[in-house]
Amino acid sequence: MKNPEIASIFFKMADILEMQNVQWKPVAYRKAARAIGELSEDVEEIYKKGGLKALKEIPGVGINIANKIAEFIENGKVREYEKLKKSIPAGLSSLLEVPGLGPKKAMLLYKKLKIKNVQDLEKAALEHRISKLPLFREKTEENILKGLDIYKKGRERVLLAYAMPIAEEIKTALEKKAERVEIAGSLRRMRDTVKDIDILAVSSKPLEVIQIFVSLPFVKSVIAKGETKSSVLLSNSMQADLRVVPLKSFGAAMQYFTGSKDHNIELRKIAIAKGLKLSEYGLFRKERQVAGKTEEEVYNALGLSYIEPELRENTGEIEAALKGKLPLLVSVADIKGDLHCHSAYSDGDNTIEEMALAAKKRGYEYICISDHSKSEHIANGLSEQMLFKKIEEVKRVNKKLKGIRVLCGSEVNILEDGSLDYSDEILKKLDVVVASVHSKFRMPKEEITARLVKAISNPYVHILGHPTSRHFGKREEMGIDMEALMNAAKKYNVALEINSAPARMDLRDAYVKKAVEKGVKISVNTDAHSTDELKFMEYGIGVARRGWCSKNDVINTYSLKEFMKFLKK
Ligand code: DGT
Ligand code: CA
Ligand code: ZN
Repeated sequence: MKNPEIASIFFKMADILEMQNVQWKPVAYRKAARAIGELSEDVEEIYKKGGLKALKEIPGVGINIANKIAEFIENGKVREYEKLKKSIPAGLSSLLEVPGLGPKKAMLLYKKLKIKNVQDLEKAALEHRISKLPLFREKTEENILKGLDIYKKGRERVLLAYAMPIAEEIKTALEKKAERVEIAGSLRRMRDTVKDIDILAVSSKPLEVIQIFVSLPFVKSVIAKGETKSSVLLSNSMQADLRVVPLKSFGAAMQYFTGSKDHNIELRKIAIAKGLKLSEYGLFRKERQVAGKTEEEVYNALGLSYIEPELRENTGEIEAALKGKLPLLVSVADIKGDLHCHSAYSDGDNTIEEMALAAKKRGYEYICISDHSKSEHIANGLSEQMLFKKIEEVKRVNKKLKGIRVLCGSEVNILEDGSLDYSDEILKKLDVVVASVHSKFRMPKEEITARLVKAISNPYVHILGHPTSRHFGKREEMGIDMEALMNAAKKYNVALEINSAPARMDLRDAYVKKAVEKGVKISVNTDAHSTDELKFMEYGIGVARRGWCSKNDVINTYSLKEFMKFLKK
């Protein structure tokens, strides 16, 4: 699968062009890069089957970019990218990945202070050399240091949605030889970010499975290769670990390598108290194995009911399992609709009808198209006039399509004072209103909380979109008084969103758990900007499950009829 590599090249080309003050091209390259990065089909397959013509069908890909994709598939490189790289000092483009540092400032820092990479930048900021430059202030220096923190954190861990497809590809490759292959570690627990990829396989011929693993096309180097385990470095710089175990230990090994570490430590204590010994090889009484072939067996032998991987964080799941009081977790199959999606009316790639058909294909009963509101200029927010046009379009699509109901919504900006971007007269005409913050993220805690509470007290608001506005690698979450916000959400019967966009995953798991405890409703949405992105639901559901959500806690598990009742609150 060459998609991630190609996307990364286009992102880098955009960065370099932007540093050189080239207009338009950076936007075009980024758009194509995003589309390719999110594509579920392999671009190489697309090209082999349909040539340049098929590549041009990808959103944002014109003939120029299609040629470059073809070039990469044929020759393994893009000449123009190689040329661009030589046109700036090595490392300089990495500066652009530091939040808050634009191309102009980066170029200036290079010219005045010879800052060529992230290390130089950190050193200069710590030595206060940046604030002494004309045009730079102390505040800029502070912001650069904050940006560096976020940059570094973003590098240590990888987004779940980025790592999962790679893990699945490894799994599929190994399944050709092994009897069974499963993804373990934090990926199986659906953590929003992961450090590495942990894979477990069952085989009586471990060496053959390991040979396939180390020979995968996207393995850059082999870190270790033993009789039953191996570690490799992938071309995207992630590490992947494989362990091959015999069938009789598979459950115990799955349990052990799924973690979390804290969960495992607690389990081992329970085993010891029962005179047993728990390891990745099995559960033993003296030398005799009493459990280990399946995970259920291990949990049951310890006196616990089976614990779903997403709950294994030692945050109360073991006590609940001892009492048989674990929740029955919501699953993707329970979802009846997506309530936050964008169409070409604002900044999405697809028409309302295309989005509706894609939702129907997923087995949904309804989909809400919630395009941006008028002040969201960069995302082509809708004027009132356009919104009226959209309402008519939704009516037309509903008349035409059977088996899916399109709801007309909006993702309405929450303005600085907590008021909304459309008047109540307008909001009244919409089926679903998602209210979100898209600007002025940094405010004192009381002010931001008051702003959100005011927004959700509006009787026409149904959902608070991406409540904390965090964005991995870009922005920390807003400092909110969660207790107060959740009390208000409960009082006004507004659902808090779990936004499944890979870099958001917002609300996060710990807050979701708190919301569920308080009886606050949750809505798991994808914020899809294309039909393809509806697939992100899987990751949002992962967060919901990590937050102990049952089906009833999530409003978009309701049937259309029940959901319409909720809307009339
Ligand atoms: P990550 O990789 O940081 O996203 O999170 P994990 O949970 O995947 O951590 P990782 O890859 O270091 O280890 C995979 C699993 O192996 C972990 O979830 C539990 C188990 N494990 C690793 N080290 C230890 C340990 O020292 N003690 C115990 N009991 N289990 C461990
Ligand atoms: Ca791991
Ligand atoms: Zn938004």
